[in-house]
Amino acid sequence: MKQAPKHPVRLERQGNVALIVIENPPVNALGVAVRRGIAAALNAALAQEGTHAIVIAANGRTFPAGADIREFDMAPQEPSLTQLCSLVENSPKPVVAAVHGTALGGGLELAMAAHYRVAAKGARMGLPEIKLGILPGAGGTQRLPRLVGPELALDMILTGNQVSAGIAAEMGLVDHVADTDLREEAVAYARSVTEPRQTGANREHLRDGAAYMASVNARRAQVKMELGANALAPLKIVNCVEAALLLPLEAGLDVERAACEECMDSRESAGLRHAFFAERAASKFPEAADAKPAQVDRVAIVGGGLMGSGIAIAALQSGFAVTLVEQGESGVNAALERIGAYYERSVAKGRLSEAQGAAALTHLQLTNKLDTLSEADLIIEAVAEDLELKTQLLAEISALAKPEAVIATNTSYLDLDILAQATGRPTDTIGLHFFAPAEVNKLVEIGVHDAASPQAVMTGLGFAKHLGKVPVRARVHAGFGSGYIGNAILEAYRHAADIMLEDGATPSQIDGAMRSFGFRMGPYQVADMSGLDIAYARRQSKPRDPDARYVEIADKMVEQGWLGQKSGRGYYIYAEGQRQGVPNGDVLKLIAEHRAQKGITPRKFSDRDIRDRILLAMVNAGARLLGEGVAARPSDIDVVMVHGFGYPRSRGGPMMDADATTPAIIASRLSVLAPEEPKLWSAAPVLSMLAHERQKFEDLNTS
Ligand code: 3H9
Repeated sequence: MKQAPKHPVRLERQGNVALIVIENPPVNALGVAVRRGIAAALNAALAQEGTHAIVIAANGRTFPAGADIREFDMAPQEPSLTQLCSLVENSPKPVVAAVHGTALGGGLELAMAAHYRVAAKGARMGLPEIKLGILPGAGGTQRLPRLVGPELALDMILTGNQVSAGIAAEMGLVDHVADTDLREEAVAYARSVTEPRQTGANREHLRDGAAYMASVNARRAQVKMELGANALAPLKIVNCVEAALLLPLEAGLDVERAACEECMDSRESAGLRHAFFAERAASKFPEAADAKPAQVDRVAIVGGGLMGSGIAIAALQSGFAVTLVEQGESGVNAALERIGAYYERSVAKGRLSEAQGAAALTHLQLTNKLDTLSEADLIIEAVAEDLELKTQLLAEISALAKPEAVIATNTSYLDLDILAQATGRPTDTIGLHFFAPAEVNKLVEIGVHDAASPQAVMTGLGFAKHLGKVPVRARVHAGFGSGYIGNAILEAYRHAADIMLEDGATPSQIDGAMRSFGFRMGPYQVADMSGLDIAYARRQSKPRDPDARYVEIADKMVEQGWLGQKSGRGYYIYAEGQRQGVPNGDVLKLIAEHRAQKGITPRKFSDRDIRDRILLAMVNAGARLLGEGVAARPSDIDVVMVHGFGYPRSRGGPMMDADATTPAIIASRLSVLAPEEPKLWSAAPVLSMLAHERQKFEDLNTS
């Protein structure tokens, strides 16, 4: 953990204006030292003779981006942020907040406790606490409705979305947008005001109580309808905003404080906070940190199918020049249609203006000529999962690429070592495993094989970060397949599910159990959506493990031509154009016959059995990945499962769930199951070690 600077707050003076400057990199989080520093500086400024007004500003990239989330699990230290905000609001001299960057959460709450707000033109403001499963706990739910009314306040607090300085000014959240120099304009503004103006005393939006209550009640009904009665933070937020009308500020702050504390103690908030830090830790590759990534201006993608086009769109959206190579005229046209359709949809939905859509496309070069690759700094191969095709193509790519270019393959499950060797320059070759739809899904696994140079790895990492993705390192080893984290865990998940299917459960029961756990879809719904033939081809391409139990049900379905949604029939039957299916009775018959052939007497699994077994399988697979060094940290596995496979974010991920149960209990449950299918259920050495040492997975997390 980084140490906060010793003196993160300075008091300066510009004539009759005192300037409180926060400097607590990287995001000026309002940890205890900063809070104490601001309080001390404020008191000192008020004690100084000739102080007309006070400006609170920040150095570095942003006005405080919130409370220091790392302090949430520690004992509270005074002044709390709420106390600090009250101190600011009760200042007898006017206080102006000079906001730049992203004033978020507690940062915006501090700004709202100030009497006036001046914002830089590019500043953005928001109360994203809901994304951490909590609510603004330092006056945000009380002061924002007083400044902008209940409707806009609830919009901001319930979504966590940010608003620009311009919109904030229109809403009444900002008093002045600085066009040139924020600090100068804030000081000038502070000189121009004559007295404090307390947000807590602002009754403008509280006057029409009936309209206010109507807004609150409508939003409460909406939250209950959309999220159910158990949506802890959203319902508490509505209650707090209601309290802003019904109670004086101090009493409203008490309601807010109690609600925030309850949310902070929730499992959901613990999961969301874990996810926040896990994502940031995942993009740190300490072993390669000293390497300098190559400059990437032009990216070439070979293969313009769904995946290649998605990667191209992601790169265009992040300002890269993109070359997309497809085969023949028809391949080029199909890719153009796909990418064009994306931009048309984005314009139609108002996500992009027509000009932005057209401008992005000017950076796209679509061609069927491989020799255009010579201009690219990074080349990503994204053709079908066929070892021969890929090895041949990678050799051709390598011959055309400039010497300093980095080559990446988007393979999902082929052996990365073999592919890297095929280029003849394995040091420059890495895996970049995007997840469909690549223009949306944030996960990218960075495949690192033994020969890959740190520079190539850091180039891939830098590129993925530039795309706004969440990169996770997967170190592959010969004999461990492609080595990717997600595939290995998914395989264990599917294996556990298939065994239960063969032994007595139905597809819809397993799917339902996993939905009730928090997944959007169960494994058989996903299989139907992805196409059963894809997984079938993958199984056929790999030698079968003679020691593992093999469940032939999916193979038998493919042989019947039941391929899932694409054929209208899979584990479910789909009406024309529908994505929601009804259970396929023929599959139940097929499963019954299959059990009879294998001499299996079906037994019952409760939903809890199903969830437990699937979680055990995922955790054990995760522990194996850690033991093999494929995954660097348990929290990396959580990131992959949340972003790549829909593991409920509010649970943090399977490894966090395992810690909640404790590795010792997980290991003992596995030992009960082990005789049934040793391959799946024998505890991985890392899990046994943690169980023995009474440790948790989080003890293995590194920064
Ligand atoms: C809150 O305010 C509660 C209150 O209502 C009162 C309660 C009583 N704390 O994301 P980045 C670290 S809740 C501690 O990579 P970017 C982050 O871990 C808070 N640390 O940069 C990383 O550390 P490291 C409400 C924080 O430029 C480093 O800063 N606020 C915090 O891509 C850089 O972060 C939020 O939820 C924090 N609050 O994005 C805002 N924020 O280098 C959360 C960041 O060791 N923050 N760090 O890995 C963000 O959304 C983004 O960090 C931000 C910058 C947009 C600010």
